[in-house]
Amino acid sequence: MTADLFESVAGLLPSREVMAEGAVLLRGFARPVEAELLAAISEIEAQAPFRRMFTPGGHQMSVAMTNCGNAGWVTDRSGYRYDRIDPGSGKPWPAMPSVLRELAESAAGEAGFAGFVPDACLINRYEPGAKMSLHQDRDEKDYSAPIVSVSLGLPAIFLFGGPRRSDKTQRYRLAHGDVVVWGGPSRLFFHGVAALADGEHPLLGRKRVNLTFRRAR
Ligand code: MD6
Ligand code: FE
Repeated sequence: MTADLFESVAGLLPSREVMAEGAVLLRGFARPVEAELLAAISEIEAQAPFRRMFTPGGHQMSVAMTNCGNAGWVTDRSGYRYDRIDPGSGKPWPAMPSVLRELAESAAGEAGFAGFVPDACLINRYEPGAKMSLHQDRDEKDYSAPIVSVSLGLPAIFLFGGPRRSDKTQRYRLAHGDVVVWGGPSRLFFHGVAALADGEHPLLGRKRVNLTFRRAR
């Protein structure tokens, strides 16, 4: 009885774990809107399919990407940048659905970044074995805005380092519905994603989808 009561109360409390100054992990924060998120992603994907882009160095990324919002992150032989136009279709990226924008804004508020208004949402799709090497997010104009990251589907090991590439990394398991809000002093910390382990997620199957909301310009 008491244990049941505790569990039902605990389920209502936002769980927050501080990863570093400015970086907060909100476990399960996106779960209440998971069905709406997946429906919105299907619609975006129908207009702007996932594709594996090339880095400026000529390597094809293992992660497949698409975008929604006024600015989409793209990479090709000429470099990394944000562009209003999807190079695949020559048309603007699909608009950011309000369920996505509202989730990002409320997570940012929960983490102390009230007033965050994203103009870009990069959508990453990982299949088993796909990974993202250690990097910094530095293609945005204004580093005072946080980045909100939403994980869906198979769990991944997120590697979170420090201001230098050589800094030791901490490992966080990001599961379906987990949201990381990241800004302030750790905004430019190195981070990456370890090769995705195979598995089967009840809603997404053999994949992980990550949404990152940014203020790009
Ligand atoms: C990913 N995420 O989780 C890759 N970057 O698939 C990122 O590279 C990332 O989650 C900046 C802020 C949050 C992130
Ligand atoms: Fe990143």
